[in-house]
Amino acid sequence: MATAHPRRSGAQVLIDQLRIHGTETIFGVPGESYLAALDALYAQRNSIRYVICRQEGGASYMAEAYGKLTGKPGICFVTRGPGATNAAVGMHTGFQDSTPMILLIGQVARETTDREAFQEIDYRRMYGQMAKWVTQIEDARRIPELLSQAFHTALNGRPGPVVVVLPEDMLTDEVEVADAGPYRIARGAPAAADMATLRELLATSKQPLLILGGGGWSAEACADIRAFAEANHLPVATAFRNQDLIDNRHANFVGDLGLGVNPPLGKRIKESDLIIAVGPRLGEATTGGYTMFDLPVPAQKMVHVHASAEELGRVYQATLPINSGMAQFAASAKAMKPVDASAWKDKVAVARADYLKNIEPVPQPGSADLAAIVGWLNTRLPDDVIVTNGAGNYAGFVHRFFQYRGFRTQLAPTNGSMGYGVPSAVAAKIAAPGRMVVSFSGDGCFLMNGQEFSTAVQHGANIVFIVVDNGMYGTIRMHQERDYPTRVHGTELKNPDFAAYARAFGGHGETVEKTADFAAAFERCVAIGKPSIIHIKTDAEAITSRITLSKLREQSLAKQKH
Ligand SMILES: Cc1ncc(C[n+]2csc(CCOP(=O)(O)OP(=O)(O)O)c2C)c(N)n1
Ligand SMILES: [Mg+2]
Repeated sequence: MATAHPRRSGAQVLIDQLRIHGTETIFGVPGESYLAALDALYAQRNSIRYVICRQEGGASYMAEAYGKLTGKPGICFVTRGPGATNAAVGMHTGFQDSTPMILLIGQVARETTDREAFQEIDYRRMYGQMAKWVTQIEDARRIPELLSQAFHTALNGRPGPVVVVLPEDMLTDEVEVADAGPYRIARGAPAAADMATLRELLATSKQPLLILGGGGWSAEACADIRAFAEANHLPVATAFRNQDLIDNRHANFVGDLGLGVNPPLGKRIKESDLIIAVGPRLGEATTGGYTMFDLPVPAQKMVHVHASAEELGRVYQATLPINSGMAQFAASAKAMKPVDASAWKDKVAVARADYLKNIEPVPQPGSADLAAIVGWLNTRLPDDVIVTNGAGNYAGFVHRFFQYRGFRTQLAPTNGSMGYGVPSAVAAKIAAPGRMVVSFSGDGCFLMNGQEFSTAVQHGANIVFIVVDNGMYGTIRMHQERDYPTRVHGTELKNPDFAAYARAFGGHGETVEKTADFAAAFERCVAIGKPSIIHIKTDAEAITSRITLSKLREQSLAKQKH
């Protein structure tokens, strides 16, 4: 029997589907290509919040951070051509970080397709490698079906970004169509035989190590995997910028893998005889540039758990590949009868001691010492704080000296994408207004999306933004001094007064030139009830927390002589 459905515009059907799938927030920059959808959003303004941003790069980063934080697809709505191209950076980040997100793009009218109409791009080609899936909806009656597919694709297996392209005239078509139901995610679980093999591998190991990483985690899954680590006395490391999958203050946490890994931890990974990698892709940054494990067959025995079958055996041939969701694997691992850990039990405390030694702030050159400042924040910040950053050498200080408190206290791009620190903080504060959000950016990083400070002001997102100003694109200067010592070119920066910038936008600004002044400046920012910027002027010499710029140059020159 045919059921009658109310007549709705394509735009109304679209927004109704978003609501059905649980969308509460959309990040975007408007465009005339999706006016009908904006109008449908107007009608739903009490149930879906539309966060207006200043640049689509900021909006797509916000959607990515929202997806990472909540586990629900972050939604970004942009216009065709210029809007769609600006949004690319968040999509690349979401892809590499396995973050569920959906990019909605207003498109030229169907009748003008393929004439290179105003701002026309074929997004199937443009986003081919940057998205899990790209669809263009040609018939408004198919919106429920294709939106449902978009949500399932963003979340199923290895989560990631999806693009949905919406021709302008399709959005105004009037149709009668049934709604979809809310998405339902199916995840694989480890087979009993896999868990038995895992237990056998662990029982015969002398030096196992657990690595946590990737997307698709939940607080409960983190608690279960922690219980597994505790019961079997496993040392736990985290993949690059997945440092919040276990509370860094936990006795079994032995450090994070990434650029600038603590040398004893790097050594320990190479020396271990069983790696249990739960969730990470084992990408370049996590594996020390593919040096920790032999390719394609690691010298260590390896158990690789991933939600996507396609990731298993893609780079490394694991001894035991397990295709499972994180929660499903963690629950089974927790339920596994613990093995006799006497062979390695005592080594955990040694590895932990190496980690603790590494996070003791090392005095840095210059009057404002970033290691000491992060060390102070480590004692000051509450347990539910969210700490964000982009890319740059300043981030290495945060990752080394700050102890992330547990699931989703960190938002950082594993693709090393600059400009993430500001928009991700805005998304975090909007998604979790009750939590403190502290954002780190370099002087380079900040101005890649510093315009979104204005979005923070507009939406009352009271975040403390810390700008670490060393007057340069420090990371690139470091590489320059390493490979082409003394030939400094294209890496110096002349910076604005970032505290004045904050005030000009309606926020609060502080300038810190001495370590001792930081604490009071930070407390003023927290108390003032406005988004604020702390402009810290650091010494260029403090290029990393492990070596000064002159020492690095000296070493490189000495190497060239040989
Ligand atoms: C979007 C983007 N552009 C360029 C790069 C290359 N890159 C990596 S780090 C970096 C410099 C970062 O400078 P800054 O934010 O000042 O941090 P610093 O290294 O000085 O602490 C650059 C240019 C990148 N990773 N991402
Ligand atoms: Mg810099």
